[in-house]
Amino acid sequence: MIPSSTFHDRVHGLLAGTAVGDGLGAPFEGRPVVPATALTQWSFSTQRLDHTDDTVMTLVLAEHLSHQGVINQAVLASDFAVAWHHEPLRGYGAGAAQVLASVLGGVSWREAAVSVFSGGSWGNGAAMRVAPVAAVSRSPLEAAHLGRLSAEVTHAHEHGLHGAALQAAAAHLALHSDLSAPLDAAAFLDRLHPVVPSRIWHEKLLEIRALLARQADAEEAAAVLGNDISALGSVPLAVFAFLARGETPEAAFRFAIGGGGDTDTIAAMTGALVGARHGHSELPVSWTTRMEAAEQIKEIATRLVAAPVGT
Ligand code: F2R
Ligand code: MG
Ligand code: MG
Repeated sequence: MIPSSTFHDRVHGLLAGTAVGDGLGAPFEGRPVVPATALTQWSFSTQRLDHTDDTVMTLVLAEHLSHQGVINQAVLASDFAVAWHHEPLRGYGAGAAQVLASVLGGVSWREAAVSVFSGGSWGNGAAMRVAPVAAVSRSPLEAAHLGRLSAEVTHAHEHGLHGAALQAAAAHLALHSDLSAPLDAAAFLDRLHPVVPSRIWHEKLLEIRALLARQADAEEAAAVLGNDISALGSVPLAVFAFLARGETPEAAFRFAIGGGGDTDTIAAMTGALVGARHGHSELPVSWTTRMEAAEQIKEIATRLVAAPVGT
């Protein structure tokens, strides 16, 4: 059992890690390669870390969960839509914006979520925001279930849902991991296996194991696992960055961004896992003090920790 002050710090870290990864990665989003010198320069800058849709939606979900510890899909869809309408220029995906505009216009989320693309979105937008469910779940499977419920309101495609389930379960495992022992990557991956009942996702987990065994660098990992805007092509890299470098927070963020591609989102997802394991107090202060929403994140973390679990 984790002491309550530590749990609070770790939930705070989960939210702050998301925002730090998002803000650090945002200037490089879409670049196939991120030069180490450019990343170093940006990481030492004192400029504010402005966040994007990844953090906005994560905080909306965290706030939603803080009320009763459960997901009301109609209310959540509306919460996301209101946040999008308030700040539409936070770099939302085109499909996500279309779904949220429809919801705001009175279309039910069920109808809106399947109306984009063919069979709904397989983007990583549901995975990038899902980590707060870890704070109100009692097991990785329960986290994955809540993750799927939260994802469904915008991402109806099976890969959008699987991505959210995997990241939710990973966040739960990170949040409850034993800090007195080194992270056991093989055991961590074993526990992720049942949350994604899909051959192609299981292949990704196998690739993560093989990359860990040969101590792959970020460039190789991105080439094998993907680094794009899809859930299937980004969640595995985020989990890999955590398992490969997660014991040193700063290195994990750099690794996640160093793979290029959807850098804000991959670093936001890795950041959620790193922050959940080590807590806000262990994240680099030079980065947490640059966060645009530092105060809001602190307040939401306190409310989320007070939410009922498993009701
Ligand atoms: N949108 C971006 N980045 C683009 C540039 C932003 C720029 N810096 C700016 O400031 O304007 N980033 C954000 O979007 C990603 C999350 O996307 P989400 O929420 O999943 O959106 P969407 O639209 O549902 O999916 C993303 C794209 O994937 C393709 N796609 C998805 N499902 C598809 C399907 N079934 N068939 C075909 N294509 C599909 C589409 O191109 C979608 O637009 C994060 O990176 C976040 O940071
Ligand atoms: Mg973004
Ligand atoms: Mg992104």
